[in-house]
Amino acid sequence: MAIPVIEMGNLKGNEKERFMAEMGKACEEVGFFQLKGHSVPLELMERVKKVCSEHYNRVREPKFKTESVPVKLLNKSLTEAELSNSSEPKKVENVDWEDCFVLQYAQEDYPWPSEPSEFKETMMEFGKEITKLAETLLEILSENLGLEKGYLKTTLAGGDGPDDKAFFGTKISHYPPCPRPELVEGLRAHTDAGGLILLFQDDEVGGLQVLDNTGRWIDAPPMKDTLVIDIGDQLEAISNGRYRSAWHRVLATDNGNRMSVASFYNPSFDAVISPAPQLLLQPKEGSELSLYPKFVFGDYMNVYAQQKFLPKEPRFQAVTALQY
Ligand SMILES: O=C(O)CCC(=O)C(=O)O
Ligand SMILES: [Fe+2]
Repeated sequence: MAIPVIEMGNLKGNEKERFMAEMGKACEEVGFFQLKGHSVPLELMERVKKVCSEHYNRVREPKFKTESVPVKLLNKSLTEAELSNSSEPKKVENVDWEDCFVLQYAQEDYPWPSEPSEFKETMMEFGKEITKLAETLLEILSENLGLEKGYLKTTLAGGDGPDDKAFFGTKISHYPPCPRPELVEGLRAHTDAGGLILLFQDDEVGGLQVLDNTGRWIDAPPMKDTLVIDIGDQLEAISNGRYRSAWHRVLATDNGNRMSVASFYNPSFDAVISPAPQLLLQPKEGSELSLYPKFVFGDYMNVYAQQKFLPKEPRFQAVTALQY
């Protein structure tokens, strides 16, 4: 199975029907797709790429090379192998060969990077465009699930009051060239905790892989002007398992510095998440059966912080045990 590539198009008439069907199928079967012909201006994506890589080169790269945990741990493993003369270097576990930080658009005192000078303005513009696209996709996914148009947006916002708002953030990552990519992973396998993830990935250096439903890792290859979209654990829960929050990982590479800009459209921390009532299974006796519990997203995130690289099922069990 390959990651579907889907053209968004103008969302009118038959085109909308086609898009909704293709996107629904991808969310059910793979949990990932590559989106072409989306609404984010391509010239803005070029500017995002430029400010993110300039920021990395000027500010972050020197620190990654000298101070970062993955570099220190890999060097330690290589040195130990050398000193012991015979043994192969040990794999470096529990760490990612990644440099990253998360933009918090809504935080008033967020310390925005000052280099390059157009960083904040560019990323704010990008954040607005990605939010708009995320909300359009959520409307279409709601319809595809047979729910009212605003269902997913309102659920992620935790209500439709003036203060109810989804959490939106952007994680900017670089996966620098790694001298021994067989000894460490770029980003260990995990499923995403939140709602809908919109990923602007490098158009040259690959490495992102998704676990398909037959248990094989498949590549999400670099594709210019496209965005990778994926389903997080919360959309799996709200859809009562119809959409799939898939395992994915990033392989380290010894050539190229891969960039990825992942935006998370997540529930607000106090949003109550549960399967949509219309999607609960109806067992023979007529009583409703839910596969996923009802829980507060902030509690799920507390569990996720400890168990990100483990299966999602125990996370759902842990929040079930909290009893609301
Ligand atoms: O860098 C990527 O392509 C994937 C990043 C990712 O999966 C994550 O941050 O959750
Ligand atoms: Fe992820």
